[in-house]
Amino acid sequence: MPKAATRQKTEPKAAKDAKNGKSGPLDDIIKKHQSADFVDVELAKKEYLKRRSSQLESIKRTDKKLLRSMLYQMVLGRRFEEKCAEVYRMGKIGGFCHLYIGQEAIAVGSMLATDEKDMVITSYRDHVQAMVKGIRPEAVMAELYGKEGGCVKGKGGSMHMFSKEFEFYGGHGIVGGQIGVATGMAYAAKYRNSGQLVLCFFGEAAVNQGIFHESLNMAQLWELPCIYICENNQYGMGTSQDRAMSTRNIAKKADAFEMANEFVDGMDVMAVREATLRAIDRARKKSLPTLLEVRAYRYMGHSMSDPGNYRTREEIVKYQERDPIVLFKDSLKEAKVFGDKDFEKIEQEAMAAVDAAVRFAEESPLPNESELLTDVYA
Ligand SMILES: Cc1ncc(C[n+]2csc(CCOP(=O)(O)OP(=O)(O)O)c2C)c(N)n1
Ligand SMILES: [Mg+2]
Repeated sequence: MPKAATRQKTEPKAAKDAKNGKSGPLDDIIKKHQSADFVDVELAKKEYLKRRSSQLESIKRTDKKLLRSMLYQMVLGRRFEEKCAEVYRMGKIGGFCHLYIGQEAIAVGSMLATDEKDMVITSYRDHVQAMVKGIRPEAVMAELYGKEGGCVKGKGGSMHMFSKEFEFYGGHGIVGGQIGVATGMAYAAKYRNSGQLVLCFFGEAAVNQGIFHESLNMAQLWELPCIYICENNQYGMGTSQDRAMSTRNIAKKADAFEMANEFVDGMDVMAVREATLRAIDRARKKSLPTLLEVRAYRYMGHSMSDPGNYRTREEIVKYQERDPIVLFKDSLKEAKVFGDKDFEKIEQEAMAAVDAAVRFAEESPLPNESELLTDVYA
């Protein structure tokens, strides 16, 4: 696994100011929120065990083929992103590159509960969602390389994966921008009576944007089939949620619009699946939206260029105690659905897919100069 972005915490501003004899109301607030570390190892382990027994229950209710796809997609996502970090450091990928390591259960648990025809839209942290939606790893890696074989012909890069064929509508760089677009997509689906619903992913920092509140209001008022999935990885760049939001409870924000909402453990792929199934039912049968707050943790830096000096290595390790892939494998083994040999095979398949993706990206040509202005609108 690549090294997660972290450094020892630097001296907090409030402490520095206090030494210099400076202290004001803002410093007190900063001081109150300066610890981003809210996980206790023993508690995390207990939570892990509790989850394991409820995972076992839902595993028993789920088709074996689907369980295999879920594990495969999670492992593929993890190995793919590790490879991205490796080739990025070799200079093969330019520009921004935001990795999804640690959050795989969110994309996999929710998206594999929907139908192929349903629409998905997300932020710039989009490689894994793109692959789960059906875009081949080759086309995602070539896009990262800026090559012609990429899913957007090499013109979008890491943050702008897109495929109309697979109903995947990006990859958006403006924090919260996709929430408004998703609401419009759900409106269109209802207007056309297409039977589609929309899964809209965004980070917890996007919840502080006006567009989140405007969109949820409209979606509930107009009864739109949209599932808003807040991927709470607890940081917006280098700022912990505690320092940027007056309340930790994001799911409950939907109460302001009388919208259905749920808090979900994002390290538990089966819990994500079940909560999404409830939201899907609501969307299909009653054309009603849902807000899901799915809590996970971002193991890597915000992007590949993040030195991570706002959190400690210990904090990351605590969350890795409940790694979503390890937890899922343990439960699958205990439920006697799969064993070590199956896991090995899945690992091999995922690694082969990642190697093929890199080979394809390396060999794919750069876009032709004559293509510079085609499909470019702004
Ligand atoms: C409107 C806007 N403001 C600021 C930024 C700069 N920015 C990029 S990512 C980011 C943090 C977003 O964090 P979050 O929504 O929690 O998503 P995560 O990166 O954790 O997945 C910010 C502030 C931006 N891209 N767009
Ligand atoms: Mg975040």
